[in-house]
Amino acid sequence: MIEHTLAIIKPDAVASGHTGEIIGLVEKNGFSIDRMEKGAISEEYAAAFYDMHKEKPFFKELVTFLASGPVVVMALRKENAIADWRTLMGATNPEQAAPGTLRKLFGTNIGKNAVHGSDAPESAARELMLFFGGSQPEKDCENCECKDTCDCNDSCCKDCK
Ligand code: RTP
Ligand code: MG
Repeated sequence: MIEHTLAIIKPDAVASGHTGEIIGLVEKNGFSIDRMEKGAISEEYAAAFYDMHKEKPFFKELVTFLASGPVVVMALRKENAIADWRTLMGATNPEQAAPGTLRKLFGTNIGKNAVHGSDAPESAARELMLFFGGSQPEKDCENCECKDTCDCNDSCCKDCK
């Protein structure tokens, strides 16, 4: 099933000059970038974004870090996008992340771990709404004539199956 997920290149990875490499890996791994924006996140916005962690001991540090410098926020689309983006990110702690994952390649420690990804359909919907409103484009598959009938790699067929 085609899914949408929210990805963030966190302040550490932007500051260390890895934005381009990460975007390259996003595309190389088959994700379409529907929306993308670079900017700063306020502490208030970061606190709302990570609201589910507000009782955790690391909450203040997490919020301060996310608001500490520019980030790149992306709405990604792909078959199985939510789980596949989490796989490409790697484990939360870069030390435990698998070789080749973004957190292994670009993360420093559990706090400065380079990237964020939504962890479930509900959180993806909430986070996409928070950053991009309701406006991320949906594919108009009703008008895709070949979606049920062919195996070609045409973007219409690929995205609409
Ligand atoms: P994210 O939300 O940023 O994509 O990370 P995640 O799903 O892999 O991990 P999550 O449990 O949602 O934690 C959010 C962020 O909090 C920091 N953290 N610190 N000190 C700690 O024990 C600890 N645990 C989590 C991490 O920076 C993590 O990305
Ligand atoms: Mg999380």
